[in-house]
Amino acid sequence: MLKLYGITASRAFRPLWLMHELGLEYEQVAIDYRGEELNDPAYLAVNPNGRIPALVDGELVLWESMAINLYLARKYGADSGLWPNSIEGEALALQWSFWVMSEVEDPLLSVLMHSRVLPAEKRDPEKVSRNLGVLKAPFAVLDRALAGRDYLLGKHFTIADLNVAAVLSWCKPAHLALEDYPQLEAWLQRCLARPARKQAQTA
Ligand SMILES: N[C@@H](CCC(=O)N[C@@H](CS)C(=O)NCC(=O)O)C(=O)O
Repeated sequence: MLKLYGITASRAFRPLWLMHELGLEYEQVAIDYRGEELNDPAYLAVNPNGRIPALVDGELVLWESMAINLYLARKYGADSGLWPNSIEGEALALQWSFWVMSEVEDPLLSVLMHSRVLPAEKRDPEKVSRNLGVLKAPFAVLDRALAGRDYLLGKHFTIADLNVAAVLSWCKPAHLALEDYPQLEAWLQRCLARPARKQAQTA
């Protein structure tokens, strides 16, 4: 059986959402990123970076949330339509997955941490305003990409949507207003309304 390391309220949510989409059986080892278990030699043998998530599937040990999701979708997702059925579609799924990690994840996490998560005395409002500015360009790119289509690759929800929406799900706890990006906002709501997303967060 698949074994996923990481608590749900972490980047482990990304593969958890996908495994629910695919109806896969898995065992979750709920390691907390704030705890000592990350530095346990037994866990470092799984992920030498000492971070979550990590996946074990048979002989394969894999870390990095996007790599895990691209692997799971490719291996188990063809029949579900989550994995694109053309090389061009695969390339676009890779593009959007790399894009969200390099253009969006870091500034969005900074907004979330410095506006909601860190204790008041550790918050830096300058980081919030600077990173809200940084996010304008990628959010406009995503909004334009969604013009005239329901999902990033066209009519159907794919791993590209899941990977991007899982990162953008931080917009809600960050209380980030998206009304300037109406297509992005509607698409994000569509993606997050999926039963598998809810199941992953309540399992
Ligand atoms: N790029 C990695 C980042 C993993 C990561 O930073 N995970 C956090 C939890 S969401 C963590 O383990 N933090 C513990 C630490 O940095 O010490 C991925 O996407 O899997």
